[in-house]
Amino acid sequence: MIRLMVFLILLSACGSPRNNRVTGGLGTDQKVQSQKIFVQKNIKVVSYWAQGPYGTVTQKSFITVYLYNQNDELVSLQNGEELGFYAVMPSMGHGLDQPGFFEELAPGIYINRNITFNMPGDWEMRLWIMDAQGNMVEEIRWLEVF
Ligand SMILES: [Cu+2]
Repeated sequence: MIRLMVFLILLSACGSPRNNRVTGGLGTDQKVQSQKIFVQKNIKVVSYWAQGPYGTVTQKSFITVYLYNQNDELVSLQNGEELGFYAVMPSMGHGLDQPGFFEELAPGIYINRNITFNMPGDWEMRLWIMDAQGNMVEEIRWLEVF
């Protein structure tokens, strides 16, 4: 009887995609930001997809990122820091196919031309500042559906 109840409870928990999303482990809605700001560094972020995003491994998606200081001037990352990208599908519990890497086109303007997603759907994007040793310093998260 107890087993049956546990089974039913698990079944009802699985029935809610919202629940799955929050408990998925790969991401939590609380960390998703509406404004893209690296808070500790006080760097504002504007990003757009220069190509895509495409929900297939056969097409590369390009993301362009602009970094601004508090005076709305473009700023480069300092001391060997770099941008990093990752994305997860919280509802299904997996990551993307290729996170690619960023190149700095001009001071404060970065592009990543090597991102591939393995399917369409709801994706939680993650943009990182990495230090020169490759450790994540700060993270921004936002949701996109495509
Ligand atoms: Cu998926």
